[in-house]
Amino acid sequence: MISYKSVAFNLFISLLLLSCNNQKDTNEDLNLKKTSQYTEADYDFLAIGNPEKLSAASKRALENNYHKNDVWFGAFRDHSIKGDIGYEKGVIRRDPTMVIQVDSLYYTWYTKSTGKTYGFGTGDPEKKVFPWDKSEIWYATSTDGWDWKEQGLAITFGPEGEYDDRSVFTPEILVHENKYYLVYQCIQAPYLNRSFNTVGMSVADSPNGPWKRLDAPILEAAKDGEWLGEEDSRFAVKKQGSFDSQKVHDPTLLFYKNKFYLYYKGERMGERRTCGGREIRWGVAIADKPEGPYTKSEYNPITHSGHEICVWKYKDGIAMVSSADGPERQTIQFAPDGINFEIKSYINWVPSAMGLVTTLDNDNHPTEALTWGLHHKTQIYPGESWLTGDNYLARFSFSKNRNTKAEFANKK
Ligand code: AAL
Repeated sequence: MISYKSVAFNLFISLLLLSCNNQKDTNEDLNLKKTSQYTEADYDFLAIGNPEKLSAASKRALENNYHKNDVWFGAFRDHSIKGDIGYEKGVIRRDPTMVIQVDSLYYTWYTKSTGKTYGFGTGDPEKKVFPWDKSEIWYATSTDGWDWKEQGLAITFGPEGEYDDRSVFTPEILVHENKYYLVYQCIQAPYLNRSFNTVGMSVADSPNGPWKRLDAPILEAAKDGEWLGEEDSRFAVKKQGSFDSQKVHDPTLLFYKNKFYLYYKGERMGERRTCGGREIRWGVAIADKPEGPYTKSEYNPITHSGHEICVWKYKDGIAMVSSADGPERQTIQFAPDGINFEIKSYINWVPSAMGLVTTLDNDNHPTEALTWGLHHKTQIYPGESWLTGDNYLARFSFSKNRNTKAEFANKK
């Protein structure tokens, strides 16, 4: 006897199988659609013999366009420079700006300080806590980009009690309509683990100054986390808050799409260790005028990796190099709209705090803007750490081919 129950059960199973088959068909259709956008040439370039049987790596190679991104790959190299801004014992010179050219002279600005670094918690608020603490912004010029002459001070600390009274450092330069804009990090005393920092700006009519400092910062940390307890630890939090809840670092200003794009690195209250490194993300804030007001993009964070900002205009978009931290460290990326970055290539080593030379024809090639520039290095003394070492400037180049060591050995 066939019971109503078993009929209902069989019907249920049949419907289930039918819907699974439909599901299967739909997935296959989707796969077909996806793969049909690729040509025989694509498969051939990637040595994919059977497009019906794609391994995960082959699917990724097709989806990520590895076969079309070849032009974004290459390798950085490091070169010593001559003159005043290379290694000097007891002197910190670091975080150089982009290299601009005015009347056939190259210019760069950088963080400069002297004096021993002690770290936090000494009990003496006057003691330097980081190599970039108690620092000012100096500048140097060169006729050939190799031999540099230090010209002197550009920006010093603000008046006591102001946002920039303790340290001004990590500058970046923008030249726009014959005016010079320096943006940089600022610290107000006292410098504690839990200090929030700001971005300041000074403006001049000539690269040699005089520089006029704005009365207020142009960018501030979100400050929307919550500290845990009273101890001065930046890792003890009840809540972390936004990607830039504690720090807004490495400001880099580009004139793009008729607006001013201020790219920056955010650091979070209660920063975590992730992906074998630090929790670092980038954001962008946009303004109609160079002095602001700047509005942080709703799409922030725009990266989940990187360290010091290195961005340049390429065609209608923005390209960037992601350096030390995060899952996408050591990659070159491109965003057609300056916001939505995709990985284009992977690199073995990225120089620290790159300042790109701005006189190159960026659109000539995806990595043309990386042809040369300045970066910083660290001299660590025996038995000590990077904290008490000296920083100095050097030059980098980018070779479109990773295997050209011999070619470079013959140069500088
Ligand atoms: C750099 C930059 C910022 C940080 C410190 C000095 O590499 O990311 O400038 O504050 O380290």
